Amino acid sequence: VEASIPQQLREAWRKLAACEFQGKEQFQREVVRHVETTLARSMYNCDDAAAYAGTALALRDKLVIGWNKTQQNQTLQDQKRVYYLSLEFLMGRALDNAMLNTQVKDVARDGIAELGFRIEDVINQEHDAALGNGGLGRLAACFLDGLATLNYPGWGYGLRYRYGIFKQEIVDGYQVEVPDYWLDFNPWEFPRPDVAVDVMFYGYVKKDTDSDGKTIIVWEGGEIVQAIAYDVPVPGFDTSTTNNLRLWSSKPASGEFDFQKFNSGDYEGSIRDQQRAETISAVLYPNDNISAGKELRLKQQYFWVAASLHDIVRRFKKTHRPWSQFPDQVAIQLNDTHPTLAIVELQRILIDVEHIPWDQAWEIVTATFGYTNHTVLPEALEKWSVPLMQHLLPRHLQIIYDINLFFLQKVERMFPKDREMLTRVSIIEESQPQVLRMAYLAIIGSHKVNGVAELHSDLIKATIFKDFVAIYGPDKFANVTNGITPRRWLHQANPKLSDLIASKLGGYEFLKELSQLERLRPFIDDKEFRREWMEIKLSNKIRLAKYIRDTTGISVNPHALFDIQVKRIHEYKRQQMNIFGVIDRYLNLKAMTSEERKKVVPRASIFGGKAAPGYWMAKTIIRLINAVGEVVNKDKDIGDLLKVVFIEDYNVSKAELIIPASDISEHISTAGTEASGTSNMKFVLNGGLIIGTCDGANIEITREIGDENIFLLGNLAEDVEDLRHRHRYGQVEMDPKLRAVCDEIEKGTFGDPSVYEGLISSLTTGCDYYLVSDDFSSYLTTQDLVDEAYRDKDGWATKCINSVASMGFFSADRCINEYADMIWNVEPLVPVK
Ligand code: HBZ
Repeated sequence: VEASIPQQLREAWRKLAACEFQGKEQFQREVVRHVETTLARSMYNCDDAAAYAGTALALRDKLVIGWNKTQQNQTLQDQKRVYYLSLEFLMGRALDNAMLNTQVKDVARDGIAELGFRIEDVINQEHDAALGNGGLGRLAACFLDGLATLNYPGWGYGLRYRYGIFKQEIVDGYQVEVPDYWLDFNPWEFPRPDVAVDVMFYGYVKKDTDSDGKTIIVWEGGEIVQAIAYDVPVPGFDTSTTNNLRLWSSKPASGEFDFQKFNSGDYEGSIRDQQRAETISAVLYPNDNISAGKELRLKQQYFWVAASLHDIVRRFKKTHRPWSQFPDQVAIQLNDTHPTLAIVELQRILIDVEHIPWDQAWEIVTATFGYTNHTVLPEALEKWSVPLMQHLLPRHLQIIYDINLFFLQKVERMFPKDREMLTRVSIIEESQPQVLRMAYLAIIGSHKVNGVAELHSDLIKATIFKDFVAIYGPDKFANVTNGITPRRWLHQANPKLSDLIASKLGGYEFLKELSQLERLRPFIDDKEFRREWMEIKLSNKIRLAKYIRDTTGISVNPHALFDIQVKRIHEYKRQQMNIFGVIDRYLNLKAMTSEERKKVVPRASIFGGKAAPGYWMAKTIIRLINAVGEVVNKDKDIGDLLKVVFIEDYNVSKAELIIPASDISEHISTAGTEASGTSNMKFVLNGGLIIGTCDGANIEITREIGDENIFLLGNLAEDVEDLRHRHRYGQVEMDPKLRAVCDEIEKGTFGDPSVYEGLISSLTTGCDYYLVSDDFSSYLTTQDLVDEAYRDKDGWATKCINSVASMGFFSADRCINEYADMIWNVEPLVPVK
């Protein structure tokens, strides 16, 4: 590479090479330069937004230098890389993270202050990058941070949606969705118009002969859409490694925009064609754990997968290695089944384009892919209609049939007498119309399948993928318990706590080696340390209380117990159980004498989360929470003893504000339904305790922190099937306290009861699928234990500090290392200076 450029030129470039700002003054110079030249503003019209833009652009220049070096180094080193394919990357804000990861925040704070701005105000100007729904998308973002921090050559591939997850407004207690157009000013992306890939849809398949007279298969005649790359730098913490997130945007392929129409005056017709192409990457589907099965969604999936694979294959081909070495150079991780077509696409490239024999190609494919499952909920498992696939991707459907045929032949040889086995494991489900079971295709086309917490990984082996364990053996199935990045979820969200910890541990090493938190334990009896710890919690609660007052007008006492449940609204997550519990508490308070009330621990019940726009039950739950708040918050008898708050538009940046302020957070899914959960980890890492069910990662959190530090409740996963059976046969009486709560709702205490009919009937005629009634009394008694424990301030602090000291396991860095060892077989690179 070096030799291709003459010495003189090389020296000229080196001399002129861009360099990062060092120190405050140079930082300020860069900010002012950007404000004055890039934005064409001056000190007279530089508002917070312009200060943000200037700061972001200065930071971005700095990032780009490390980013370029990292990419050159990765090319030069030519080691195996990992590609994380995810339809969602819920990145949140970038500026604060970039400052912290490159360790220039102090410089920036001082520098920007001297220019007349507060760094917090500047940071708050940024729009969240909200290209995701919930846990799955945020996990992808945490993994990118871990990959970069650990110096792995790892890229993300996703879609550049013009509209991210909708903004939620609450109007008269109801959720209203507002589009999230986030690209007005986005300094963190770099368009790469030179990185363009043509992607074809529809068309037909025919047999042909090549110049040697061999039969080949040709797929042609379809509609072509162009994918344009937009790159986003992903800086690691305390390393020069800056990885790449490549997002694809769709536009009409150059020949496709109909100039004929345009020239003949049919402007609208030609614009329509353009818009049709652009529609593909226009909007994120706002469902979490529900698969809608829409054609546009399948188009998104193939568009993104085809562009990404083309890019990966092109990079591999530049190294002139034989194809057999592809899996030694490339690992591709499928974040759920959304990118499963990548398996088919790679097989298609190898057999149709590269003319590699089927078996050899299939060996390459399966050695390349790993598949992560994130759910067992039946409604979330993707199934694509065969006629739709036939129409949209005819060649891919043929290849899927062949994959299925060879697979079923193998199964038949293994289980010759078991005809039903073939029906059960076939990729094609014999329904009307036939559908493709994408999870099965993902398993068959990958060398490893993993769940995201121990219970979940055990459950998929015992239930939805049981037959595949019999076929492939248990070693194909693994567990990698989820983790979170301590950089964003401790250092950035809770700087005061991070600083306090650093002061005791002698530096910030724990942010890279989270198990170091163990070393906090000797300080547990240090009075001053405990005081500072609890003071930080209080200041975080004051910060949130202020936000709540400013945005909702509700005043919550910062000394109340903050009880928080923030996550997507879903029946399985059981926000309804929480609000029913709040109603029960309210009824109890109303029935008390004023003497009795004096002994009550004041509580603020805080909710947040979006409902999928078409999910009526979830929307009804939001309505009920707001209605309960209306009644309780203005009830003079109650005052500070109970407040109910719904925080609008929960997202990553709000999470950073909310999570550090919790005393207790709720993770109360029906056992066996929440694959892992990751906010549970964030809350505990920030010194909050958990009330939760024995589900997902709650179980491992309990194991790490000790069962004296967590409030567990409810039935176990192993009992769920039986309980549901009893509900179906009418053998269960509703819990009496739940009955009283329902009566109160039906009486109209929280407004027109007809609004809540569906919610109530889900518990009765709906057979209470999520077992609210079965867990309700356990939930209430456990909440009483929470109150009891909170009265003992010292005991509470001990629990919190001990828990934080035990959270090392839940770092995303641990996950990434596990994936790298067990699934990807990739090594970190030595970062360049
Ligand atoms: O993935 C979540 C799980 O519910 C949660 O338990 C886990 O911690 C997290 C990370 O592993 N799953 C999702 O967030 N799923 C989705 O958002 C989703 C989005 C579109 C779909 C299906 C699922 O079509």
